[in-house]
Amino acid sequence: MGLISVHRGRSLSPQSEPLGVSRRGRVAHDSCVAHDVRMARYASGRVETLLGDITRLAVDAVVNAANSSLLGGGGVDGAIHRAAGPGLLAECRLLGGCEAGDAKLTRGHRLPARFVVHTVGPVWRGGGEGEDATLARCYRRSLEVAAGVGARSVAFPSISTGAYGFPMERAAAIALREVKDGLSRYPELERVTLCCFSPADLATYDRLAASLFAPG
Ligand code: AR6
Repeated sequence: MGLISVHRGRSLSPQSEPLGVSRRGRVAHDSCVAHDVRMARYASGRVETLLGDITRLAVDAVVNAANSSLLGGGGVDGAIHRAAGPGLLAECRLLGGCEAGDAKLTRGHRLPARFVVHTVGPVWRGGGEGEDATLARCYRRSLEVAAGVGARSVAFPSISTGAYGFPMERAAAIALREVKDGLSRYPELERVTLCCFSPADLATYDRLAASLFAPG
């Protein structure tokens, strides 16, 4: 039960954590506000699942689950805009929106993260309108955009599983598959964090990750 310090530009916790071990800890952020977190590591530490607020993570790039206007909204999008401040919206206005499945980059402004990758997930319409493929493209394009600016640590929320209604387990399976694929495509990527916002979501990610990344 150690104290895990998060500081700008540093990794979330020691690299030496054993594979797939869950534990509880406390994260002290730059703001000096501490809160409980749970995390687990997979794939030799290159994949991390976490319960927490993505706006607090001191990673190179956080991914935003935005809408096609890129001009803010509710959920994680609203939280990212609130935490980043008005400079983020000003920069987003220059981007000309974003199609579902694509991703665009801004700076992190007042976030601890250096960059924000804004992606637009599919609205769930029952699964027959290419939602799986669009969601997979969100993860693929986000990793591509992040790798393009040299990001070594990237954190994702569970794209489309809030307001857009994508079933959580189905979305988590797609997210983990694409992250696994991205790790081999981008060897310089040191850590991908899957940031969950509820214990139930975290349990789903952990169950799927434990089977996908099980040591051979
Ligand atoms: N940190 C991490 N995850 C979060 C946070 C947070 N601070 N806040 C919410 N989540 P949603 P979507 C989780 O609705 O489904 C917006 O209005 C949340 O529990 O944010 O892709 C946009 O502008 C859920 O698991 O995004 C779009 O209009 C996940 O983030 C629309 O919602 C995604 O939920 C996008 O809908």
